[in-house]
Amino acid sequence: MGNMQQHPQKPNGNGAVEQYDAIVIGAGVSGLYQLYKLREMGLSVRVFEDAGGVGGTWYWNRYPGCRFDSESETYGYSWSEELLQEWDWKEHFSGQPENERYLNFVADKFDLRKDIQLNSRVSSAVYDEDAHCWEVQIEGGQRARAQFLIGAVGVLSAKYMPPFEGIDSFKGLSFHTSNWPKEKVDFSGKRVGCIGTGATAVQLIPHVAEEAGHLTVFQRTPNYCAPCRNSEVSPETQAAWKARYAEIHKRCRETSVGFEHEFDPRSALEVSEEERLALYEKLWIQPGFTKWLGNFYDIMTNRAANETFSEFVRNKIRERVHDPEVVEMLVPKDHPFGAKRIPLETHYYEAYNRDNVKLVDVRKAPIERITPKGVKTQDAEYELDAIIYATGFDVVTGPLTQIEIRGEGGQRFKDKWAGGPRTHLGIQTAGFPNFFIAASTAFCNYTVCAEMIVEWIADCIGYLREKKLSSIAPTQQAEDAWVEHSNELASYTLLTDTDSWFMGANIPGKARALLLYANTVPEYRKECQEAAANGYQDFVLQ
Ligand code: NA7
Repeated sequence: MGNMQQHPQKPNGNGAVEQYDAIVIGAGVSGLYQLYKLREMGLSVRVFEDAGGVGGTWYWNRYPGCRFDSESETYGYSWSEELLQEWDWKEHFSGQPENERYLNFVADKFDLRKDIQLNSRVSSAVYDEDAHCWEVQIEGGQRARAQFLIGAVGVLSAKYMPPFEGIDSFKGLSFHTSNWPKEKVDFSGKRVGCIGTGATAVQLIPHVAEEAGHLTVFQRTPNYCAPCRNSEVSPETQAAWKARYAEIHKRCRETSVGFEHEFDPRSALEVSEEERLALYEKLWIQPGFTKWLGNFYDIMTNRAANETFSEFVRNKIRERVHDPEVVEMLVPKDHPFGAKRIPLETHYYEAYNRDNVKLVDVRKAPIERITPKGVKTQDAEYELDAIIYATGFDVVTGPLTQIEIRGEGGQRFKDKWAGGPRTHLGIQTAGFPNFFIAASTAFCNYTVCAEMIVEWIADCIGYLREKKLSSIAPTQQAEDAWVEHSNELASYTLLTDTDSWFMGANIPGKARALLLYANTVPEYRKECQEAAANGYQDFVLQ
């Protein structure tokens, strides 16, 4: 520690190992802030980023219609008043191009680029127990060492492609939504297929439906989609945000899930039906996740309470789609509202009223294979010019387990996490000293918890440097207790009853475990703060 050079070298191809105080993997929302924080503390930092630009999620997911499902003013960083005052959000739920511009603006404003190496995928990271430091290898052979390794690789960044037979035989164009080309794709006049109807597809489908000659949507499970109600930000609103950002961020840190919305403390079952419906109607016309996160608290914990709102949403869907057969295909009946991620939509259901859109039930007749001509299901073949795979991600565990990370005794991270994530506080894992996970896995507005975690990591590294300690990792007991505590919290919710990516159930063969931490934001913050305030008692310090 401290003996690393202050100014990182350019990538070298001559086999020499570069030295830094900290290496950050990933230049997305968490990675950029982690770089800023650590550099501010005087560390030499190198960020290795796989992509050709900064932005993480907002770099890769450039499919038509991609946007925040969080209110823009709450998703943006809260840590620089100057940034808050300089940046104008154009829409209440900002779109991908704008979000990418925002993160580039941040990279420029804080002069972050000089420490970021793009087009550099980390293939392995190995802990050197004698030197208490990590050595990472970049694809292509470049090597770098640092005392601290921070995985800021995101939670929804390892794309999932179902292993359909014949994928490569398709003669038309193929896209995965999370690896969308930079150039505009022209679907006009084309026969397009979209596999999947999760949050991504729900954003994309109305756009492709408008442009394509014909769109076939292959749906396995319908979702409860709620209206986003996006709109442009007026100059008055912009000014009002700027005047009260401190208040907005304070509120987000105090609510259960990091939004301005908060659950209603009443049970859905303790009010009259009239009162209940009045609240549902009121929530429905509001933008964003209000319908989910501003609802009666027990829609997330009690089946009967939940059913009152689930049925309300089903009826809203029924009102919007003309063809009765299509309606029943779109109405979810197999899971409670909110037990899967609620997609926010704009004109989604209306897309199915168009003559050029066909909905195909691939639960009833599953996709058998991809053919040179298109998609072959059990009962038909659909001829297509383009296939869009909106098939999601290997969530939380995927981005880290695809890197060959080896800790103490050569232990493989991938093996350790084979049964699900194992951490203390979601941040560190036993046997992998000085390795930190800077990604929010809390059930929370992403940036709100990510900032808290990045700051916790920076403070922890500051503590080690101040005390002249060389390494930190949680004790096995602390980790076991955290995993048990996380599972217990999860068991109080309806999340664990349903097959969803929250549970790892979207990937065949993946261990079933709640991948998100189901505590409230204030409680989670308190747990993190206490873990530091007590002198890192639950950690092994060397
Ligand atoms: P999701 O929510 O995981 O959605 C993936 C979709 O792909 C979903 O509808 C799946 O159906 C479908 N899928 C996956 N495999 C298959 C196969 N083999 N056959 C047919 N259909 C399949 O990913 P998204 O990208 O939409 O959203 C991920 C998150 O990113 C989102 O929640 C936001 O937080 C941002 P299934 O439901 O499994 O039956």
